[in-house]
Amino acid sequence: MTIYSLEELGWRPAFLQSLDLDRESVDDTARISAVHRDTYEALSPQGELRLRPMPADTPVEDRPTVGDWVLVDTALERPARVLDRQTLFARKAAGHDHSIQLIAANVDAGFIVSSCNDDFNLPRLERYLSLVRDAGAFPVIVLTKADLAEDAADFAARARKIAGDCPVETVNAREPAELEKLMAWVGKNQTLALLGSSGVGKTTILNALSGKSEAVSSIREDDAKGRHTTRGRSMHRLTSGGWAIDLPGMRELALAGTQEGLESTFGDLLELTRECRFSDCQHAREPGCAVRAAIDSGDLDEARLVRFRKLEREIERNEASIHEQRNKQRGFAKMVKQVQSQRWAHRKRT
Ligand SMILES: Nc1nc2c(ncn2[C@@H]2O[C@H](COP(=O)(O)OP(=O)(O)OP(=O)(O)O)[C@@H](O)[C@H]2O)c(=O)[nH]1
Ligand SMILES: [Mg+2]
Repeated sequence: MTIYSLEELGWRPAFLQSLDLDRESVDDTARISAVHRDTYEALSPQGELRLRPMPADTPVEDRPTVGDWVLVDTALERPARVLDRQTLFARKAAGHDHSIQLIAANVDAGFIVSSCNDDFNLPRLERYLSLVRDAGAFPVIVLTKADLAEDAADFAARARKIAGDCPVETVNAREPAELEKLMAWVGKNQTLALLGSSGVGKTTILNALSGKSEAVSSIREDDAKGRHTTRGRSMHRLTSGGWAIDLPGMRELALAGTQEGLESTFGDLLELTRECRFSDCQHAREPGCAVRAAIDSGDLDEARLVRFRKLEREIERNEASIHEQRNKQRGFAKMVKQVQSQRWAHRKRT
């Protein structure tokens, strides 16, 4: 078992601010390295820990996700609470459940992985870019399977058109030497997360960067098609130092974030809207519309405007419903706590 120092585990002085140092000690903190149905794995300078889940009434956002730093309740062997996150990847849970689903926390760089084939999809890349930027992490678009495509450079060019200042790299993920260039985007003791659809090569990249051979397939399971598909969320040490969080492929990515991530993803478009003659321009047929002019001259793809509007509406809707759900949950958790403390007081009296 390798023991890592706090610094190697990605600890930042900012986490100290969420500890009450009169009563709480840095020695009782640990970083969540894997999330299972009924246990957490965590790493600390004392070694590896296995922790029990938090009480069932803990609101989703207050429960640890992979990459989180927690204060450990050593007596109960479970996280007492999550330390304030530097960054958080989250999405709206699938289906009609208006709750948020945490993906990973304290991530510095988000590798948005897609392949140079049918998986490549601009609207999806824009969603991921919004998610990573909204979290406050640094996005990198990684296009795999360049070795199988004749026109990998075209895929990269299309991605660059919507990427803004986000780097776009094309790779053959099965060629470890080609992946070294990706590490230029991750600093010492930083954490990266691998996001993208199933089968695009996230685990292949992780295995190469962490020096694992393909033989390390015990953590992967075969899906119905006989592929190794990642089921859980886990954090792995990179050979260059730092950490990579491997995530299962996401079929749906409903944005739960704020408008901020969206605004930086569509910064080019928003800049144009500021040049419109009317501040409330709808970019329909108003005179002096800079957006229409850019579409007419071929500088802006009209589909991008349509996608922006769709995501903007989606975020507005999701923000409102998640907010409502959160209030309900918090109200419920508060009620449970009140009942528990009343019971406790009653027991003490009798
Ligand atoms: N030729 C080639 N094959 C690749 C490349 N990247 C990944 N593969 C193959 O694609 C398959 C899927 O790769 P994985 O790394 O398991 O994909 P994943 O993104 O982790 O998939 P999930 O865990 O299901 O989300 C494997 O057979 C890889 O060997 C690449 O750049 N070129
Ligand atoms: Mg995988």
